Amino acid sequence: MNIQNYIYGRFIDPVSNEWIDNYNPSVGQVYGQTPNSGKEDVEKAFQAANKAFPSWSNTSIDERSRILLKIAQLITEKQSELAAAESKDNGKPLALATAIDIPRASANFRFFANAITQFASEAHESVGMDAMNFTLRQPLGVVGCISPWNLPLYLFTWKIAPALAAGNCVVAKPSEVTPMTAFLLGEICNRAGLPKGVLNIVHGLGTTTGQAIVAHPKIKAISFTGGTQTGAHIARVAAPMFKKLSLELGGKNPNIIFSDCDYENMLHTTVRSSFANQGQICLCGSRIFVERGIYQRFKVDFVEAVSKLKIGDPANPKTDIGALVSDQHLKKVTSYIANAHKYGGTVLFGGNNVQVEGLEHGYYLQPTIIEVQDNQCKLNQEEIFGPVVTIMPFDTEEEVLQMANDITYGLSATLWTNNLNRTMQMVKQIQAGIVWINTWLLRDLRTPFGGVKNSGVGREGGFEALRFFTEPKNICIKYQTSENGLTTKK
Ligand code: TXE
Repeated sequence: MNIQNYIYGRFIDPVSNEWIDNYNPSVGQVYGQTPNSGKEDVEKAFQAANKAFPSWSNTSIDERSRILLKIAQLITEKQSELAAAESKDNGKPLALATAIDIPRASANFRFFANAITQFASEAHESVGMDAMNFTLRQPLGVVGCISPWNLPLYLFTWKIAPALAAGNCVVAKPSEVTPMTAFLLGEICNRAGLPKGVLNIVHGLGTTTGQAIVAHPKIKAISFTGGTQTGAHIARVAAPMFKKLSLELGGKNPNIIFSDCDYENMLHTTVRSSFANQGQICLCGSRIFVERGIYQRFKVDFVEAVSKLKIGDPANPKTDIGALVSDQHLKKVTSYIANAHKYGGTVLFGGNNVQVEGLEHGYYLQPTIIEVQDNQCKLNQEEIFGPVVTIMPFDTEEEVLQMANDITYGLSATLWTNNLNRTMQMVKQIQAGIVWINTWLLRDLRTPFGGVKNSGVGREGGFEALRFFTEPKNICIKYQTSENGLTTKK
C-alpha cells in the first residue's frame, strides 16, 4: 500500500516523485512506498498550516476540544485496523499494539482535549504599585513535530494533540521506518472535521524531510523524540533561529533491585521492563543492578522467566516478542551481542537470531541477558535499544547510586525496595526525569515526562506540554487609586 502526504486535508504525492521502500519487518519484505518529501513539500505543508492558523487559533476551546475528542473516538472505533497496521509496519506483537499503542494514541487526544479546558495562566498583583499583571498564553503559530519508529502512533499523537489543543497548526513527520498509522490518521482527522491545514503530515527521511522542517525559518518550535545524536543535530540547526525546542532522546536506564523488594512482582515486571516491544522503548530498564544477597536467585529465576517468552509471528496472539523494526537495527543490536565478550560481558541467555517458520526473512532475535562486571563497559554505557539487558550485583546503596548516575543518559530509573527512607533518599539523588518505585511504565498523562543530561531537554505531558506549545506574554496594567479607593467621587 502506498502512502501519501496529507496537506490541507488532501492526500498528495511528493513534488519530486521520490519514494522510499516501506518494509514489513515480520517477513523482511517491502510492502509499500512512502514519499521522500523535500523542501517543496514541507513548504506546501507550512503554507497550509499558516493559512489555517488565524482561524484555528481563534476557534473556541469548546470547539477545539470537541474535534479532538472526535478524533480520539474514531481512533478507538478503528482500533483493530490501526493495531494491525502498526504491528505490520513495526514488527511489534499485534496484542501489544491492540492493548497499548492504539488505546494510548486515542488517550492522548482525549487527554489534551480535556486538559485544554482546564488550562489557565497566572495573574500577579503588584501590591503597592497600583498595577495588575496577567499572563496571556498564546499559541506559537506553525510548529513541527517529529517522532520515532518504536511507538509510532503513540508518540506521534503525544506531540500533535497538545500542539493542536493549544491552538497551533502543525507540520508533522513520523519516522520513515513506520509511517503507516500516521498516514491513516489523516483520514481520521478529515472525518472528525478538523479544518483543512490545521494538521499536515509529510513523510520522508530525517535528513531530507526532517531537516527541511527543522530548518524552516517560520516553523516556530520543534518537538522531537528520537536518538540523542539526531537531537544534538536538531539543536544545532534550530538554535541560531531561536526556536523553542523539546527534545526527548535516548536512555540507558538503571533497574535497581534491593533484596527487601516484593520479589515476585519485581521479577514479573523486570521481564516486561527489559523486553516489552522487543526492548525498543526508551524507558526500558536495560541496566539491571541486583543487591548481592539475592543476585544468584535472581539470575536463575530471571533466565528461566525469559526463556519462556514466545518469539514469533507478531500476528499470533500468544507472541511475546515480535520482530525488530529493521534489518539495519537488527544488525546494530546483534553487533553488541557478538562483541559482548570483548566488552567484558558473558551471555547468560539468548543472543541468537531466530528463524520463525514461514517468516524466515523476518528480523527476529532472542531476548538476551548479559552479565557484566563493570558499569563502565560499552554494554552498560551505550543505548542498544533492543532486547538486550545487562545484569550485575552491588553491595551498597552508595555504590549502586554511583553506578546508576555514572552515565551520560538520564531518562528514567526503577527502584525495587520496601524501605521508605532508602526510597526517599535515593529518589532525590538519582539523575533522571522519571523514577518508578516498585513499578514500571505506570503513566499518568498529567505528569511531566522527559529526561536530563543526554536524554534531552524540556518536558512533555499535562500542562507542561501546553506550556511548551504556548508563548507567555506578560500584560501589565497600571491604574490609579483615589483617596477613597473608588473612581467615582462622592
Ligand atoms: O532515530 P532518529 P532512529 C534511538 C535508538 C535508536 C537510535 C536511532 O538508540 O537506535 O535512536 O533510531 C527523524 N533532522 N531512539 O534512526 O534517527 C527521523 O526521520 C530532522 C530512541 O529512528 O533519531 C525520525 O522521524 N529529523 C528513541 C526521527 O527523527 C530527523 C526512539 C527519529 O529518528 C533527522 C527511537 C534530522 N537531521 C530511537 N534525522 C526514544 N528515545 O524514544 C532523523 N530525523
